[in-house]
Amino acid sequence: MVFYPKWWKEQVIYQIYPRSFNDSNNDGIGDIPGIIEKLDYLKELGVDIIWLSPIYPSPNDDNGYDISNYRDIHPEFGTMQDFDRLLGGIHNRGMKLIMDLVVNHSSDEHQWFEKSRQSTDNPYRDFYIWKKGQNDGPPNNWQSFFGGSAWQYDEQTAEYYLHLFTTKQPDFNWENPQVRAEIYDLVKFWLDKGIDGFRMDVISLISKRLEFEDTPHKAFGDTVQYVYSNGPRVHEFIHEMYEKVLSHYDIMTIGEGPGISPEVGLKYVGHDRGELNMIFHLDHMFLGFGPGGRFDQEPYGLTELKKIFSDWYEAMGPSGWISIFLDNHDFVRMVSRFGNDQEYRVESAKLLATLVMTMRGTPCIYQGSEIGMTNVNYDSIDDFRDVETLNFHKILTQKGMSQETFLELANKNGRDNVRTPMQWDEQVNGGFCDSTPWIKVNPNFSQINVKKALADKNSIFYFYQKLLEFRKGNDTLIYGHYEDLSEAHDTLFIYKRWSETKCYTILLNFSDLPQDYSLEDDPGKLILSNYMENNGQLAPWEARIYEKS
Ligand code: ISL
Ligand code: CA
Repeated sequence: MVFYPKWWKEQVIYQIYPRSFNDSNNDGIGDIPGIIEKLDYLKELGVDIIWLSPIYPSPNDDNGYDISNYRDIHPEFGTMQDFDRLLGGIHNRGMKLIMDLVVNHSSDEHQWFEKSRQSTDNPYRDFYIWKKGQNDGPPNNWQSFFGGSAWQYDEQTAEYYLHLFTTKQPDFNWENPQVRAEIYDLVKFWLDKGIDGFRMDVISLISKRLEFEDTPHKAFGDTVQYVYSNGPRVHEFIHEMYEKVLSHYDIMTIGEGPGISPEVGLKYVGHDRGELNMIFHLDHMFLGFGPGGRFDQEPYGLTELKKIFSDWYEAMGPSGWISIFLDNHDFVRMVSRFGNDQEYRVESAKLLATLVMTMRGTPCIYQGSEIGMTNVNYDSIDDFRDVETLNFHKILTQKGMSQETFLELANKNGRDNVRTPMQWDEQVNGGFCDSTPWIKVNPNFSQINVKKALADKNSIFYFYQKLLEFRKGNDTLIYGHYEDLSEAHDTLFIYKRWSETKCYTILLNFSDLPQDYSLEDDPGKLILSNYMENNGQLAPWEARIYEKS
């Protein structure tokens, strides 16, 4: 088998959304000392790498993805001393820490932007992308991810600036070598502190198509893929960052980005490219998004999900690498989306865990999925906090959508589903804090919480622990080949992972009904399942792993 062994292929990532993880001082906001209190819990789960969503100073228009100072810690989260203690605590336990690097844009309250907007000849003007309007309107028809024009008019100089996300997230001008030098310098600042790498936010968007032509596409997803992403200099910029900084450290890098398709994936992560180690592609996250995006859903089937796994496996070959995940802070709870979060919550959460831990790629667990946390069901728009949801609420209800319809859509697809406080125990607010949390807790915390999970040896938590243990050091699961044996089936996912020495057959029943199945070859011995008893049929949401040597 040809492969390139690396530590970051063999370990498991756990994503923390700090605002919602654990509040140590009862101000309703999760914080760094709160994370430190839970490091033993994470160690017990068995994860190796902790990825922190942004903890830098930020006006929080987009919960920290709008950074106003790249070299400090937001006081809500703690101090730089707290951060150093966190890093030490993680390293002492033999784990690693990666940070979020958000450098497609900054906050409009970053001093660079504050200077940039002052005058057209300010030395910082070219740190961002400014254009004159056209016919009393914006320079072109580009729309932002969070609704409305991607251009904001600024009275001070009577020009528009580009913001692919909110108006408070102006895009950097990566064409400017000074911008790149500043960014590489801040990357170096954190690496010199001893962190173990970065998750790079929307890195696929940093190089703009400088003609700034109108997008001809009707579906927003197409505009993202063909107009915003994979711009002409994206690989040159990433390679430059690699040469100047990244390559000097033993770290890992994950590029995130909409518009990274299997066709272009290897350019970012091919082992000889000198760019990134792996990507979080979003193809399966965008499944079911219609032309209008997240709040315009279309039906899809399991065959489409399976095809995405196969396509990426093929595209990466022996040279590239991806991360495997089914949820994160931008989408919805995996058990609510791909499983059955009611009658078969426990079974289906375990089935999905089996999938994540047995695919080729570095698994990434989002906080709370290890106890089967579910989507929330708010009954008022006032409970929502996410800027994307609130913007679309305005836009869609102005266009005539009823409040009820929007509420239903937001409860099903909105990002706040994954941002409710982590559920630690059955105390007030699930043990997250005693005061009013920044976002309401999911009322099911009395049933679903860490304390309960730790007291039940059949819990989802312990199933994750078993899977992680099983995956660790298992070269066949980490590096082995993959083949989907169930391509056309709409409720069964059956696949093989194999090497010269071993073959695993994984059987997953994605349905509420028992299912017959047949296999061409003897799969060997049953070694792991989410049911106590297994028979000739697969029970609802049953997962099995067979091993043959
Ligand atoms: O959630 C999305 C919009 O419906 C995604 O397209 C998302 O915007 C995309 O995956 C990029 O996400 C990242 O950058 C955003 C930030 O809001 C997300 O939280 C972050 O993960 C802007 O920084
Ligand atoms: Ca706090």
